[in-house]
Amino acid sequence: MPQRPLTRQRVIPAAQIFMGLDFSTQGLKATFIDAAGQVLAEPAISFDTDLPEFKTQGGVHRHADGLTVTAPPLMWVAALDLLLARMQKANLPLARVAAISGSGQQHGSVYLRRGARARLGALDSRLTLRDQLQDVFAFDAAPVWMDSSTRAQCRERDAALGGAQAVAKLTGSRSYERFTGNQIAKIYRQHPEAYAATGHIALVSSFTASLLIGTYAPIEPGDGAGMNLMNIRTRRWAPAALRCTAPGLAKRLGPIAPSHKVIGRLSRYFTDRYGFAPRTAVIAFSGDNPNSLAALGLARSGDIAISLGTSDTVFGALSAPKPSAAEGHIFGNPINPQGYMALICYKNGSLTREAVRNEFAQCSWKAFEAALARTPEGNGGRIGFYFKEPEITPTVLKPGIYRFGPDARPARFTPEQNVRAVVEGQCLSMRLHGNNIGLVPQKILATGGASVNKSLLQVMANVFGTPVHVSSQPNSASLGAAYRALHGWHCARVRRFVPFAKVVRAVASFTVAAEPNRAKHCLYTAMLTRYAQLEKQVVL
Ligand code: XUL
Repeated sequence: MPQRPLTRQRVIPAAQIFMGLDFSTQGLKATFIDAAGQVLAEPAISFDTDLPEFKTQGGVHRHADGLTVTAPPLMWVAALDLLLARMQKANLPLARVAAISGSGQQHGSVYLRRGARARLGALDSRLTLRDQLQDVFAFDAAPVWMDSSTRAQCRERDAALGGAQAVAKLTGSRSYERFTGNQIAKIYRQHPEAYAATGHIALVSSFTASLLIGTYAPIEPGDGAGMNLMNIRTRRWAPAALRCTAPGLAKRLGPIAPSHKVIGRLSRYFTDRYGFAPRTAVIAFSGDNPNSLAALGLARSGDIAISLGTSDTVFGALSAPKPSAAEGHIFGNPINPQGYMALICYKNGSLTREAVRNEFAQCSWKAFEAALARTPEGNGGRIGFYFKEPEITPTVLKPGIYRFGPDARPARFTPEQNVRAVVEGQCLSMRLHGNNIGLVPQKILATGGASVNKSLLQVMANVFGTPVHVSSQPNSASLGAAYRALHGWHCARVRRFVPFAKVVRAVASFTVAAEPNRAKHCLYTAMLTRYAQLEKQVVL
């Protein structure tokens, strides 16, 4: 991603403004809004190109075992200074920011040495964050959501807590490799001395919030649910889940705070160095998916979002969740303290579509769309599974590509058939697994980079049999964080919880991008049974 200028910057009003930060896998974005929810500016940086010294690819380091994926936490520290310096240079009126909230890629964990809290609270605004914080980490590599290296720890958790369904019932998800509790268990087993030296464990979201408030920030229930450690109903740490992970964990994790809470005021480092106002409120940071749910204002069951990004996710709000060991996750809902959200996550999202495009469509999205247009819906009965990465849904640890002909036997595909097969396979999988956890859409809101691809959205509309809407606002996680900053600030001002929709009225507007075709929808419904059978074969 080339360095982006401050995009869509409008005339900034004299009144208070709100900022959302999104520490995604690939970069750091910010969204500024006014009190009416209007987007004012969206500056962004990319880790690979703006901080090349960290030598990441797509914001991560993939290790030689093919399973371990980490990112350097110091890169997130450096990114914050870099983006804020650019904002200052672009004359964004940082002094008018009344509140900040944020978003982080989910599940990633940061291990801070004893004494790091004092360092956070005594930062010198004449020096960079990076220079002052480079030695606060007990590990200079943070495991991230793409990591699949904790299968053994997942088995141990399941055994300790009474099986996969019991873990799902307690924490909202069965034990997943990328979930933070399993990553902590692995670190404790493999590096007991470094674990002993760790005074605090944060998620990407709570770590980056800690930088802003100059002390350890609490974890929030939307993101905290992605750890296999939190009781999904009480939104407190589940003692049995902590016990089977590592000793002394509760004190290293600290408290869980509601999503709308003011967790602190911006530390002097930022007010002195960048000119923010001294009492700027910081609202609890959450994960990228819960923040996207906030951006889309998803309140009713039946409104489902599909985010097509580095990870593809399918999610929606739910009032009565049924956590399942088979698939999917239940998280806390960041805009409704009593509510829940359900989510299905795929590791093979944009990068896999891109790999298929590069191999079979001359590295061009135009050629990819043309190939889709030239092939019939249903691909003449051909079905393909493209796991360029180990997959989360369904669990596949070894990458591989599987192609089946109409007779369900392994087959060769033409380049065009490969293009159609990757798109149809991904949409069928989303319908199959989403339905299994109660995500049955009446309407789909598509977001993320690939939601500009009209032919892909048409396949989605036909597979699900529902209209697909898109927003003109692509940065849903940072927008959701900005909305939550406004919401949390308002709740603090009136000293009570106010429903999100009463505060944030200007949720992004959507237009219909694809309408379903009934006959084609029937064809895909028939195909779904075969897809489910073939999926069982490739997972085994
Ligand atoms: C969700 C997940 C991914 C990351 C991507 O469970 O693992 O969507 O949040 O940043």
